[in-house]
Amino acid sequence: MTVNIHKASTNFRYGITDPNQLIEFLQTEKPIGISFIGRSNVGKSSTINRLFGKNTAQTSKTPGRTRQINIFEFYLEIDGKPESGERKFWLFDLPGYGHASVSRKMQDEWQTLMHDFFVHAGENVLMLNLQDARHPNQKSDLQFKDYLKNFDHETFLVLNKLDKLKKQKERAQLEKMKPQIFKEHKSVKQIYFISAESGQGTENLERGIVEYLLLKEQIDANL
Ligand SMILES: Nc1nc2c(ncn2[C@@H]2O[C@H](COP(=O)(O)OP(=O)(O)OP(=O)(O)O)[C@@H](O)[C@H]2O)c(=O)[nH]1
Ligand SMILES: [Mg+2]
Repeated sequence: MTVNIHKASTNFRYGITDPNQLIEFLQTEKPIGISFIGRSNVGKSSTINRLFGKNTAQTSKTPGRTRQINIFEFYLEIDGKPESGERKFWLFDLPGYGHASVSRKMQDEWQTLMHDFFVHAGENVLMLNLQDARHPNQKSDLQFKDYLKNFDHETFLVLNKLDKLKKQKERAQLEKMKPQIFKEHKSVKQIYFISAESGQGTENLERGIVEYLLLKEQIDANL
């Protein structure tokens, strides 16, 4: 039996900028799902399109394009057969952090909205922290990881743009960083290397996501 994300089921539901609307959604829906967080331009929307169908999220060459929390619903499929109408899951495309050229006012608004997201998301939303495989752990990435320590959200670290690492040596260096990352960041449960552009590694990532969702769904159903 193979369980996958049913790409054709992904459906845009809300684009939220208002913190009160966000809190109401999270408290009412108690979502089981996943969210994408990372620096602007790291490839969040591209990765979402890979995993959830090619026109799900907007992608852009202009960093800082996604300014609101975009919320989608989706379903799973078992051996290629859609489960529509049964177990609903939620996908959150969060606005990127660490983009210097946005105004102070926009940065403050970002902080308020994101803080409310992390406070109210609950225990069933997996955080996918995307970073650029060519230069991970930028200042804003580290600041963000420290900030996440205030919460207890399960996190997958996803290093994207693997296609831009031409040399095997560069990839091996990344592999070597893994134990250190797990040690320093207890909430990081898995580390993936992917290319949203070529699709490399995205099947593994999808498997990890589906396992997370099925586990949470099962726990939820037994409560
Ligand atoms: N070479 C390469 N380019 C990529 C990859 N993933 C994304 N890109 C490119 O990087 C740019 C930014 O991608 P987006 O998916 O829009 O990035 P984002 O993180 O959603 O950006 P914001 O919404 O602004 O925060 C686009 O030009 C993509 O085509 C990848 O795996 N490899
Ligand atoms: Mg985006």
